[in-house]
Amino acid sequence: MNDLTGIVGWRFLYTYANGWIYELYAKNATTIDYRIHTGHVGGRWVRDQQVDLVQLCDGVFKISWTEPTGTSVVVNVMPELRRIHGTIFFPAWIAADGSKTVVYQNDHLDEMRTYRDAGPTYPIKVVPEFAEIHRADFMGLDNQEVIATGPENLPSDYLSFRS
Ligand code: FER
Repeated sequence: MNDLTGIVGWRFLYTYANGWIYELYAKNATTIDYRIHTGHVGGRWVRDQQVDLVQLCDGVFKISWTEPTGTSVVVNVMPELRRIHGTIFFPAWIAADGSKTVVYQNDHLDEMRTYRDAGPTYPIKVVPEFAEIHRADFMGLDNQEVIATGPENLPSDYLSFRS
């Protein structure tokens, strides 16, 4: 158990059933980088988010974490089935208007914690959705080039690549 070779070093591009498009790179066993291409907080991107990553059984992985914004996320990744189930728990202030979080978060960490502490936190908005993986590539461990710019700077056909 806890053989993470099927996920660590992989980059996934996936579309949730509600249309939101996300990209996640499992940088190592405790760290993810990600970009949010479209959706409620489309444009947001983050490097070096610390997470809990485990293997639930063969081919099924679970990633759990809390953001400095107060958003919590649990993502179940089934790479071979090219399927994900993610649950996002948005604090009330982000559910009402996510635009303050649409930044390269690493340059705004203290600002995000200040917004988080100001709230309002409740009621939490729970967003549970399946997603289809349309791009999966092994990029190696601790590769700083995978998530290195905001979603607005990518080629216009970036979201239509398949691999
Ligand atoms: C995901 C769902 C939500 C994900 C990240 C989030 C990288 C983060 C949300 C946020 O902080 O706004 O599948 O994968």
